[in-house]
Amino acid sequence: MTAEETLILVKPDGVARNLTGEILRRVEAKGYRIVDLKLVNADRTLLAEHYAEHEGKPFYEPLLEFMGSGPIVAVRASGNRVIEGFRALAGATDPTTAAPGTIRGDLGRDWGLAVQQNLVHGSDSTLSAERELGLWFA
Ligand code: DAT
Ligand code: MG
Repeated sequence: MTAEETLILVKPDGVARNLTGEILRRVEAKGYRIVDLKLVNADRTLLAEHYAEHEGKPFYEPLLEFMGSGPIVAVRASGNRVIEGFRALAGATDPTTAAPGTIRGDLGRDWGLAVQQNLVHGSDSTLSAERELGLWFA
């Protein structure tokens, strides 16, 4: 087993709704280890770098605004295939269609709020994980 690391963010909606504990409970219950954790009020520079791949898309500005609207819990998590594993725990991007049993499927709001309020972020590849951990845990 080769331990891998990923960046998990509990987004401002997750922190505001007091879901940090519930979300991290699921991460730990799966067997992943929290190796670093902090509460961050992310500035625009950090958010723009984090979401650089989405620059120019229609949801980019609302996404950055939302991500800057309140504190975020940033987590460095490690474990066997944690990158893929946390994405599976998180569920599909849109909470409406995210499968029950996933964080977004079980806890994501479904009363007309924007897709970006989907509680969590998880790196999507080894390359993204390295890049994003470098940004959030510089
Ligand atoms: P994910 O967070 O599942 O990796 P992504 O990288 O495609 O999804 O998009 C980043 C975030 O942007 C996502 O968590 C929510 C928001 N987003 C994505 N697609 C969207 C859309 N069509 N409308 C509004 N927000 C969107
Ligand atoms: Mg993504």
